Amino acid sequence: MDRKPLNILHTSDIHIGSDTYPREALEGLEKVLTMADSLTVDALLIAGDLFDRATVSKKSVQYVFSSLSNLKCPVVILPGNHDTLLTSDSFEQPPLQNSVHIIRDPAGEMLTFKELTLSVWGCPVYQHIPSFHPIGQLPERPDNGWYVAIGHGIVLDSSSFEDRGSPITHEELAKANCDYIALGHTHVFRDVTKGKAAAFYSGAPSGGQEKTVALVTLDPAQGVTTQRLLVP
Ligand SMILES: [Mn+2]
Repeated sequence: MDRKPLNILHTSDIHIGSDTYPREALEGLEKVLTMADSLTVDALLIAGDLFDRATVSKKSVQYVFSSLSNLKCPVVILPGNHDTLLTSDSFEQPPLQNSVHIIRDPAGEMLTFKELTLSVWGCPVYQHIPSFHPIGQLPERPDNGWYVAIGHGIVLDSSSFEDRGSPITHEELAKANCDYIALGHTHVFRDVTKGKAAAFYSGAPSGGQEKTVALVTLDPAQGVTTQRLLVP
């Protein structure tokens, strides 16, 4: 399978249901969806903390999933440490369109989008603890196509963070045999590439900091380029 040129929109940390910025969080989601449409991206990746807490109203949850279902491209949602709604045993998955995927298997899941020549792997945050390494169990690269990892955690820049939950080490980033690593958890766009795979935090589309998303271009000739886009 030849790799097709793809544009992927990478976002994270929307925090729907936040006490501090409930309206802004919804607006952030809406702006991301508008950007995904106007950029005609091939896929939308949400690298954790789509929801802020488990007690988000049913109405908000329904609104979020119906909005995501209306997108023309596939959506991959990776639960982050705030997404206790999505990782709860009692979570009743709303009837999702085929194109919306929530990664819920605690062991991680590989999703394959044949038409896009794309595989996406991620492991959800069930326990936000130092022994859970979000990309520590990244499987080998599939035989063909693009390979993107999605993770929610903190890149350890120093051993002083060693007691932090969901760590991502420089070594794990360096040895990752994939094309792109879409990260969430810190709300600021940041290049954390350590090896062959480009690794970025997208920043958040809502909240107090400058609002950003990442536009990732996968091109068989040019390779992988990542752009920081301001959310209007
Ligand atoms: Mn988080």
